[in-house]
Amino acid sequence: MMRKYFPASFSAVRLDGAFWRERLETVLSRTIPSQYLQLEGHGILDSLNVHQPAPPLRIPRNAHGFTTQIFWDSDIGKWIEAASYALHHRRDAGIERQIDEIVEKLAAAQAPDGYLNCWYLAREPQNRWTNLRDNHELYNAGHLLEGAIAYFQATGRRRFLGLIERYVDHIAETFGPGENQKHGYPGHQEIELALIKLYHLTGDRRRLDLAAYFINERGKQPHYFTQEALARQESRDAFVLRNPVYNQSHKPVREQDKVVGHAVRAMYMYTAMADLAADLGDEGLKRACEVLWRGVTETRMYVTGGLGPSSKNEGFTTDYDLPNETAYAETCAAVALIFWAQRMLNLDLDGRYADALEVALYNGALAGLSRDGDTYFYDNPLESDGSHQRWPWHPCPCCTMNVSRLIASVAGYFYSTSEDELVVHLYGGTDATLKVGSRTVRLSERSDYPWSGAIGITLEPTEPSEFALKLRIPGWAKGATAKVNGESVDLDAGITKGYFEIRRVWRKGDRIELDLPMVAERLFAHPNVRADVGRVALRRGPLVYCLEQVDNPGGKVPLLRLPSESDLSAERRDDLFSGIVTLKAAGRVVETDDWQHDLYRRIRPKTMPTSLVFVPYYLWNNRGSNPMQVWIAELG
Ligand code: FUB
Ligand code: ZN
Repeated sequence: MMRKYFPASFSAVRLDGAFWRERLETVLSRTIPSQYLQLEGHGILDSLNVHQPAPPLRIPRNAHGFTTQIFWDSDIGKWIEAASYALHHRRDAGIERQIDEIVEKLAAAQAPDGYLNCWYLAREPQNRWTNLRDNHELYNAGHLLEGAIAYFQATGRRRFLGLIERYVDHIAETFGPGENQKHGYPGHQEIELALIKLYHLTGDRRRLDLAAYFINERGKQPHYFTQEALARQESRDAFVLRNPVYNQSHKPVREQDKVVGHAVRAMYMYTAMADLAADLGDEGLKRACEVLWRGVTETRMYVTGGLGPSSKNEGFTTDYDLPNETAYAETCAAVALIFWAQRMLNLDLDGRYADALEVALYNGALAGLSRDGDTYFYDNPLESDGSHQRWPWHPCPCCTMNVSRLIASVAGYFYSTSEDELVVHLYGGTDATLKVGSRTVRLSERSDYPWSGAIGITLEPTEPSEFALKLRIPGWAKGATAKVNGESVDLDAGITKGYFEIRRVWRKGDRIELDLPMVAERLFAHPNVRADVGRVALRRGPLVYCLEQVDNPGGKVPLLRLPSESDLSAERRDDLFSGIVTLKAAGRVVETDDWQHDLYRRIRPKTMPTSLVFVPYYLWNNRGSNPMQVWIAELG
């Protein structure tokens, strides 16, 4: 086993800081209940009644004969998962009853051999496991499994987990190297990481082996999806995107060196690969993950942590192709990047992973949910003419429950421990009770992060004990300082790969003060990013900022310019969103009046002074339709 660090469960960490408390309360009190109503209202819960005649499709088949209704089981699994995380924060008999009713319906639907996919059971029972490439059977199973694990962890009730484990047994009988088994793997990765979670929960090694089987089989020749298509008497080319790159089955995974295809599938797969590398001590998988990680973060990631510029494949295109207005950057992909980054971080403690995790969390993922908690973005452009709006539901609601399950469990990304190390990845105001080897350590962290980088940490080991405390010093934090029990420490001397280590005998009441200067700063994109040439983005701490029309009456957003010599200042605004930090700068606005009928002319446009106000990107489109830009044209 290569795994050194284990993330502390979110249930061991109480969020007290204002930022996350507000998001969490919103998800608990608004998002999760409203999602249930949406699942009910859109017929998704009714799809569990597989013994009744199947009603007409709610989501008509598209030109390729595909309907997103085929993965409704996954929406139910994801809602149960999010709701179960919520139960940890606050038990709620009503939600538990709703989940138990769903579980009873699933139990009634389950076939005697354990098979449990409501679409197939209701509509085409004869076709089970005949189209892994398109029809999401294993993906659905993975999400049901994650939901069942979370519900068991929240309530201790085993019924749901038991019936899904029976389904997993059935899957393990169906797939594998045996002569009478199918040598397939999912068209949409997901079950792999769910099986690894099940292994971590139960210690049942067969679950890890099945996850490894799916990962190792992927991309082998003869290609399973082609064989399967031929068996269905379809042309091998009838595939929507005609290319196994779409679902990362173009090569065996250890040979893959470019992040390609559908972004969410890719991220879920790399998450599982990193976990398998850690649990099996598989150097080949680790190396592949490292190469893929560098590729995506160095050439294919938006400044917000968004992934996948194209709607055509919901995924990746070419290096540096990062258009702003048409960015797809699916919320699910940012959430899934967070999953992968967390696995990488526990495989190899390196601040690069935590930096990307934090960027995706505070920007690309969080933007997916409205401030009110019941409308969503699927795609997250970095520029809008005002027509891009959050919606209350979607024919493909995958992002809704991805963002709610992330927020409801966000405390699980703050800490990791090993035998004698306690690692702090994120800040934000928490009270945690953590196991460091055999020691129990209470840690309380107080801060107004992400608005301020002034952080106070108090440790309370049950008895004095030696271990290393490793504090993440984010890549953006230049000039960070720290004190231990009032004495300054030399931070620069103790930082390794983005973490500052303090090893000593810790005693009750020991206190660390950390100051991560949060300076508003300009970011420039690699010159190969055509979309950002001559433009600049603003960041302060982990937050990326944007211009929204509502804050900038001085001119239309696309006509605003940021002079290179303008100072940037941060301003606390208690009147906005119950307290945020905005950025301000002296700007210019381009005049258009004197152009009259000219489309082109020899004279450079005139500009006039104006002031610019930037708000955090994750908050955009919470004040009605609003033109917005992250990358703003620079003057001078
Ligand atoms: O196919 C299931 C989910 O729906 C994917 O992860 C998303 O990209 C959306 O297509
Ligand atoms: Zn999605």
